[in-house]
Amino acid sequence: MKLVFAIVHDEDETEVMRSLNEDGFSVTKLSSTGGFLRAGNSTLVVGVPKESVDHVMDIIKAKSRSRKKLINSSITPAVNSAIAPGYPIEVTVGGATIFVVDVEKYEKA
Ligand code: 2BA
Repeated sequence: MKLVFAIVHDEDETEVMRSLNEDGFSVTKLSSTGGFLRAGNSTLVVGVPKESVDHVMDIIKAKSRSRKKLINSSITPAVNSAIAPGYPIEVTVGGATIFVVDVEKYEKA
């Protein structure tokens, strides 16, 4: 058993969840916030047999788009240290950021 954590853009979350559900996977959505942009995103948690991990990852990747965001460098201290405050910079957000971890024990009580 594996646990897939997928951080996806809020605008992709509905479609990713719908596709996972259609293929029979249960999903839990956690509302989350990116530490860099401080913008809302969604963390999807999917518990699956290890043989299904690639299938789940394929669905998530197929339904997640990458996007360009222009931000003001004064938003984050990390950027401020390198560039003068107020300078606009472009970052590419996503598609999805996916982590897969082992599950030691799984039961539904
Ligand atoms: P944020 O932390 O808000 O990051 C949004 C985007 O900003 C990132 O897109 C990346 O392109 C850029 N970025 C992040 N940190 C940066 C830095 N220190 N310097 C320059 N640019 C930086 P993604 O990489 O696609 O990440 C999208 C979201 O996924 C992140 O939102 C965060 O919520 C999550 N994430 C990404 N990598 C992660 C990791 N290793 N661990 C935990 N969460 C992660």
